[in-house]
Amino acid sequence: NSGDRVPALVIGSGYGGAVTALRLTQAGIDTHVVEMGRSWDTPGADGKIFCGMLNPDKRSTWLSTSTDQPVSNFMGFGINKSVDKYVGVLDSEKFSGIKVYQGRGVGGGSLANGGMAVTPKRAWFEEILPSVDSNEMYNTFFPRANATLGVNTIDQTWFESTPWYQFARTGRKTAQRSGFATTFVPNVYDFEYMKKEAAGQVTKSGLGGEVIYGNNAGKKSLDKTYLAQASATGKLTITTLHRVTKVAPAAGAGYDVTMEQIDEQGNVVATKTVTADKVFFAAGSVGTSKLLVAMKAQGILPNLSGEVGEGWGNNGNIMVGRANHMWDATGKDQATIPTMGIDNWSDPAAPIFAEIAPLPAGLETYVSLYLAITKNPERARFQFNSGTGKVDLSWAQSQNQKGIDMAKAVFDKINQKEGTIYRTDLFGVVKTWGDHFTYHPLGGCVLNKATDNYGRLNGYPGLYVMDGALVPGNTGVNPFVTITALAERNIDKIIATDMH
Ligand code: FAE
Repeated sequence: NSGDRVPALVIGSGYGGAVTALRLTQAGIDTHVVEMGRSWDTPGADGKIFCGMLNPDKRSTWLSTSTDQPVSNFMGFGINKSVDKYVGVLDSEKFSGIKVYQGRGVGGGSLANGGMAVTPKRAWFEEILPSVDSNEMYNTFFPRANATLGVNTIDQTWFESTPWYQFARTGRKTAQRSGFATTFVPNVYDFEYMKKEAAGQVTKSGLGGEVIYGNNAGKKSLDKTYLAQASATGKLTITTLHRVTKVAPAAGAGYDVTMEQIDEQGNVVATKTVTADKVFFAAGSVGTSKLLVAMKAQGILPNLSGEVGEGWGNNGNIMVGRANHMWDATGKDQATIPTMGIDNWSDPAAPIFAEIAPLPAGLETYVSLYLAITKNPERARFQFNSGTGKVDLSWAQSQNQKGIDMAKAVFDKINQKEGTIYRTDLFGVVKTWGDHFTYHPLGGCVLNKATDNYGRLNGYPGLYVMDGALVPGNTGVNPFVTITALAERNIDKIIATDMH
């Protein structure tokens, strides 16, 4: 309520926010999380909480009248659908040179993501975050993150035989025939549940075309792990459908946090201000960076570092599809949960880590789809636009060229060996490379640059950054394990030294 005073306020309930909430509440601190999305705990008229990918409705999409699927086209047809404007789970936030997909709701990206839980390569982690003690990370905080997230691996015997992963086996075979290494990838989707889905014993989710608009079962999203544990302490309050718009020093001590309450169609119905002793920014790379850049530019937090807004990257994301021969089918039945990757990261000529992605269309497509994380060194910045009052992101689509070249080196080789070609009909009417969007926004408030070495914002005691904004642009693998473990490390230090 307006006028309240709270000890700790967390903006956002994704990975950074959920870790912060759990560790603060366990330390006995009353913690208030403010989340602009809804809580995904109540079924709709069809008895389901989330809608599937092949029959999306308003629950799919954040405040838009149309879905905006990453694979937007198929054989010359656009496949997006009209939906009612609603606070749906997947947002595609549009900047001039890139679209950034993000999850919305209690659990943030964990609601919409593919669950791939990958610990980054140690040498690369040490290169991007040299100020972080990597022994501590790899001995304590990565294991802690993986355990609390509920990471598991697929039963490899089952993988080899199930029709649901024929697409991954075909992706593996074609990669290996060209000399590329492949690897199994851990996930937070419960693979034992998936086996029961395949056996017809439980309701299908990962085998039922559900993932980017939410999973009705199987996936251990943050609301089932970190946030459920935090809630069990009795010290957690989550306020949904409230969007933080301003954080300003309060008279006396602490910070005034202004937020807009929205209804399920996104209309602002109230504006409130509460005062917090400590404020944790966990609105994601984009959300946190936008807030801080605006606060600095508007003179509300003028002493923030000039590094705020800098160092943003798309984790090198490039998507592409190949057309296999008819004797290399990918299967009409496909799990939505990826579990296999091509690991070519250590090859300086083509450094990529590519997820072999499903394309669960319900029919045989012969397509091998990949989400490549390339070692693209390009970065961009967030800047306040005084004309529009909004924050722009400087990323230009041409900055993807280095990433495309790296991915192309790998997939050209596979195509050459196999005698196959790219699909040009998946990302537009004729467009080979899915380079106009990212799933993996990182940076904008980089650790030990825009903040101190633990996420404290310089110049403002009691303000912290806890999310993907801390990670400098590219972590070489799917990012949520990195974000979670870094948040575990930082909150550990902050609780020990700042919270008394
Ligand atoms: P995030 O999870 O985005 O949480 C931020 C939260 O803050 C959200 O709930 C927002 O609604 C909320 N918020 C934002 N602004 C405000 C505001 N002003 N006031 C109140 N609340 C606000 O941030 N990563 C992997 O590692 N493996 C995968 O398999 C994978 N697949 C993906 C698939 C898709 C379709 C997408 C979209 C992402 C995927 N990712 C994957 C990326 C991953 O979900 C992402 O890196 C993390 O969710 C980022 O965590 P943060 O805590 O930074």
